[in-house]
Formats: sequence, structure tokens, C-alpha cells
Amino acid sequence: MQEKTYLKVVLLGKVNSGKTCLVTRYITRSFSEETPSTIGAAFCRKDLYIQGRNLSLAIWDTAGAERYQAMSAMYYRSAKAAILCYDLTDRTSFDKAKFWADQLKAAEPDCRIYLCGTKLDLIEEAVQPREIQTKTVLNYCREIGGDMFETSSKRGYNVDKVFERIAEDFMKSNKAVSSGPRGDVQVDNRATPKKSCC
Ligand SMILES: Nc1nc2c(ncn2[C@@H]2O[C@H](COP(=O)(O)OP(=O)(O)O)[C@@H](O)[C@H]2O)c(=O)[nH]1
Ligand SMILES: [Mg+2]
Repeated sequence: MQEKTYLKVVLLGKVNSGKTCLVTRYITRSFSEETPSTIGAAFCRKDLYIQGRNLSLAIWDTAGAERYQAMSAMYYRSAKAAILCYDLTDRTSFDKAKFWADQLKAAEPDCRIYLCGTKLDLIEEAVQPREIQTKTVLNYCREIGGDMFETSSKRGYNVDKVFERIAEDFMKSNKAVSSGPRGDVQVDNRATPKKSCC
């Protein structure tokens, strides 16, 4: 049987920035206006076959814990990719994403950063004005060596792209890495998730 590689991916961002909807859309292909405001960690797995190898994404959603600024570094420990969500219609959410980028840079320098501007549909349908310009984020990404996407979980726009890019980047940089089913066994097995989202 072919060996499976595990990749820990964490989501971070301001409350209501669309993290849970992004994961839900990717995993279940669905969207609901009413997302549960659970406290604890939610863990999802997505198995992929990419470039001739089995890759399992271990996706961690904060599930409300992001309310506490000092969210345990255990949450993102050993993560190889972080999706930092910000709401394109909420200026302050981008400041929060930058805050998390700083935290990650200090604690997990090997973790790749993917900025994700959410709720693009609200702008395209003129429901709300854009508060964060694409160029601003692109400049920031260049500065920190990250990547950027603009998505709509409601429409399903660009959501798969984020995770595909994460998987591709990881495969490019890691020819043969293997770890536990949650991306980092030793740490994450102790931090038992209170709720599983799938
Ligand atoms: N219109 C629209 N609303 C969204 C989108 N993503 C999330 N939302 C809404 O934004 C709110 C917060 O989303 P949620 O995923 O729970 O944010 P979280 O706190 O970061 O996990 C919910 O009311 C969602 O329905 C999107 O792509 N488009
Ligand atoms: Mg959430």
C-alpha cells in the first residue's frame, strides 16, 4: 500500500471572517448563512491524490477560539500551511490577519501563509463596498512571502484553488515527509478536538 503524507493546515482570522464557511464549502460543497458558533477546535480531513502520491490535508478550524487573542500556539504548532482569512468588506479584519501572520512568523517560521479575502460575492453583487484593496494585500504578500486569494464560499468561487495551491506547494517542497493523521501527531493528539466538523 502506498504511504500517505499528512499536511497540517490551520485557519486563522477575525471572528466572522468566513473561516468555517470556507472549510465547509471545501469539504461538503455547501454553504449556510447560519454557521454554528462552537467553542473548541474543529478538525477535518481531506484525502487527495496528487502528483502520484496520497496526501491527506488535516484542516484545523479555530471554531470560536480566535476570540481569545492568546489562542494556544499548540493550535498552529507544526502547521505547514495557514489560511489567514479576512473579510473583504471589513477593514479591521485585514489588520487581524496581519496580526496572525506576525504570530506565525515568530512561532512557526516554516509555515506557509495564504491570505484569503472572503465574501467576494457581497462586493460583486454590490451588497457591501470593498474595504480591502487587492493591491494592498498583494504588496503585503510580497513583503512576507505569502500568497493571496479572493473567494466566495457562498458561490463556491476560488475555494478549491486555495487548498489545491497549498497541496501543490507542499508537494513541491517536500519530497518525502510523513507524520500522523492530524499533521503533527505528538502535539495534536494531546489537544483532543472538542468538536469534529466532518
Ligand atoms: N455572503 C457571504 N457570506 C459569507 C461568506 N462566508 C461567510 N459568510 C458569512 O459570514 C458569517 C461568518 O462566517 P463564518 O464562516 O462563521 O466565520 P468565522 O467566524 O471566521 O468562522 C456567517 O454569517 C456566514 O454566513 C461568503 O463567502 N459570502
Ligand atoms: Mg468559525
